[in-house]
Amino acid sequence: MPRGETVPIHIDMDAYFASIEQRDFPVYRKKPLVVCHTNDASSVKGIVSTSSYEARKYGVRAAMSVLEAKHLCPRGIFIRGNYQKYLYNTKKIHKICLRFSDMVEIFSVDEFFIDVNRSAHLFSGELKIGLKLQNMIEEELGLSSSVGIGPNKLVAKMASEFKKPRGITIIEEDDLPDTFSPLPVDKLFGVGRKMKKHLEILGINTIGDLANTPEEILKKRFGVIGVALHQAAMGRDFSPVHNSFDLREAVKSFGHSSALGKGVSDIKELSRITLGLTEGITRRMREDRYVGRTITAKLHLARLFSISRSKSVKSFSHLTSDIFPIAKALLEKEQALIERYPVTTIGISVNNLIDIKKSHQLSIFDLLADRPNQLALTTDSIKNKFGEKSIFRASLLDWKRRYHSVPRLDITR
Ligand code: DCP
Ligand code: MG
Repeated sequence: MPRGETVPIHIDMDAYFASIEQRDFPVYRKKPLVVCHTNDASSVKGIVSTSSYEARKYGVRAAMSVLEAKHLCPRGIFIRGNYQKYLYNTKKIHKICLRFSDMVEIFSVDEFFIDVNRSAHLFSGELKIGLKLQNMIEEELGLSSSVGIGPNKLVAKMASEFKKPRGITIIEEDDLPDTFSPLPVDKLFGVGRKMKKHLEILGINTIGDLANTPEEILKKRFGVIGVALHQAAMGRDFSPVHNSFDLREAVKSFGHSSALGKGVSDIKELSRITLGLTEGITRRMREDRYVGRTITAKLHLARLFSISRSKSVKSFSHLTSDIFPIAKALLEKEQALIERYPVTTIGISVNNLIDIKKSHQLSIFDLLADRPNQLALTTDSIKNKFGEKSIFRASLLDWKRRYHSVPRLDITR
């Protein structure tokens, strides 16, 4: 394969959610299993998330109603999806991909692009990488996948669909016209059901038809999308693999704020509100795996002026028990001012962030010693499962009651 700026490999897991359940519950193996987005899999409510290949034989497809799926496949096993578990597996697959290149884009819950431009020579080429990747995922996670390799992301993505499950497909630049042309136009990435209908009206039924339509006609009819589709039909795509870690680097601070109506002067009450805001912030930091060491309190005071106070500390943290006392102290320093001018909006934020993995390597000792951290992670998982209101500090009960519709999120991020 000639080397351009990008040498992308695309990987797409086979019947992802269903395969995870079949791996975890042997009774589901070789059976028509339907994973549903519903509260009650025994009812006919909800929609199908995905189905095992055995269920697909009956015509069961993602996004169809559970009612229809039960009609098509009455003997199917219908279960409710366990999304936390699927995301956990996605993270594991991401880590395996990172062994082959530092440029890995998480494209969806079960798809990744890996740019092996700089690493292919280390593994004797991209085909070897594709095979190794598939094997590692199968051996370590017990899940099968399909791989596509092409001169760009678009072609690699389409290639991975050619052979499923457990396929590996390479499309070389020279083979492109012959491979793409005869395919129905909706096989082209970006052409959905509606666009297919519009194209058919113009007599465009295959990808080849689309490639042979003068760009001007498509531009007139569909604008920039028409031009993009024309390029895609010719197998052209110049988009880079976006390193999913770059997105994390872009995060500068985590902040929550709360509007306080006419204003609050009572320092105790403000302190409780600060605790609530800090809980929200630290929870997001833990979720996104950041720690920070500069805490800022922004106060809008009645009669229209605002103040901002910051303090940096030595050690990085994402725990309320570390961050809240600092925020509280910042507040208390301004007590005299606050008593004269009630606070109408309060915002707390944490910046000076680093990636938690870079801060230090967690050892087993850290895990055993780090009780507050463990507690925070446990409450996070309860909230993830049962909702934000399921668990909060007793001292916040009253705050939750009085300031029901706040906090407002995302002032700084
Ligand atoms: N998904 C969903 N709802 C949809 C489409 C997908 O919940 N409408 C979920 C379930 C899938 C996962 O996303 O398991 C990945 O989507 P895919 O389109 O890759 O489908 P599968 O991995 O299930 O099957 P395939 O083997 O065709 O890739
Ligand atoms: Mg898939």
